[in-house]
Amino acid sequence: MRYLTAGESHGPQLTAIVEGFPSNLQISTERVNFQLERRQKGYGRGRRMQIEKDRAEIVGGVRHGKTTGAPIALVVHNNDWKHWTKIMNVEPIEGTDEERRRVHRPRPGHADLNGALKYNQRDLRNILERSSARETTIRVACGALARELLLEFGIKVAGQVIRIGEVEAIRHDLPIDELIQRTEESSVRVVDQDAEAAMIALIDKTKADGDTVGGIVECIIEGVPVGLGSHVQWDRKLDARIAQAVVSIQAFKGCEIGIGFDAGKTSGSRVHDEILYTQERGFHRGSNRAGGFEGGMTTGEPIVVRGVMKPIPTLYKPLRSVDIDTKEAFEAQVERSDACAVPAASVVMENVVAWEVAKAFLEKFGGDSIEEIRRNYETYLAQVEQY
Ligand code: EPS
Repeated sequence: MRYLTAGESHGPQLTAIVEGFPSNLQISTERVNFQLERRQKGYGRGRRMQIEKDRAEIVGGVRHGKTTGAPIALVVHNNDWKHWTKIMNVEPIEGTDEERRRVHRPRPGHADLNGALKYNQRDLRNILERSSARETTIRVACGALARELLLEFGIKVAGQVIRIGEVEAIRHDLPIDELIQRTEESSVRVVDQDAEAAMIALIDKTKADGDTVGGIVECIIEGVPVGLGSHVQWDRKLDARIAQAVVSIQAFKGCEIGIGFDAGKTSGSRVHDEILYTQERGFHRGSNRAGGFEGGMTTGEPIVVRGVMKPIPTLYKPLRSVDIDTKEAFEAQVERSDACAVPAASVVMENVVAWEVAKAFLEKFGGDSIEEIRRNYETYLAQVEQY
């Protein structure tokens, strides 16, 4: 199971080809589009989100509501494209730098300068159009397809914002359905209402200051069987693969599994989860500080992953940088930006992590049709139960 994406932030569309899905999986375009809608929301988003109304169009691999086993092709159109048809045209265009909206002043914290040096570009737009977080739209669409597979096997995915800037939410250990519902009702995707008010105030203040703010988001996946991933080879460890996927999200700088970095602060007896057994539940753990992983394999406890997003680097407040033409210092030019995209990033992370889990699920129970996968899954569950 794999996918590749293509497309620029202000180009005509984002495109993905998703390969390796089994046949006969029911796909609800409504559910896929619901994920895209969720990603567009969140307090602190900028003007671009008022222009876009993201919808995924499936243009291959699905027929009459079910996958056929063929590659799935996905397209999300950029509404903003109509304002950029000349600037982003495939054909050469005439005009001054201004008319071409050539960018020659790199923003600190963005891909602009490194990309321009590496790809030998004199127009930073050739870098920023692709490094833009607009690409997360199509990644969410791919993750939403993976969720269709997880749903088939009763695996549920939730996400919540844990921190925005200096404001930390109190974590509530809620049943997953309630967590999903409560975070959906919050404009910053938190359960803790005091934190919600403080986060909104902080975003308003940050925006008024011409600044941006980052945060920490958490994803929880419940209903995952024991034994996805493997301890036998470094690149088969599922926690490691999830970490790569999380840090690959635009502006993400780190990933924690379970208690994560806190595991380095205390003794082993306070870190590891004791193994228990009952007739009803079989093997299970007394706690889940490991976040659902031991030895790169799922334990059967919920997967708990956290990611940290840095503040968006496109600032109204100037930072020092150097013009690539004149080599002179300047204070970065003002660009349209989102003051805070942490709530949206929570949705992105849910879908990105869901993709990795679905991929590992298919590696374990792989088959060409959903029926074959179900047989493999049920045989395995019986084996674990009888162990
Ligand atoms: C982004 C800059 C903004 C964001 C964009 C990511 O876009 P623009 O430059 O058009 O104002 O709105 O995010 C999206 C378009 C999106 O769909 O999330 C950036 O520089 O990364």
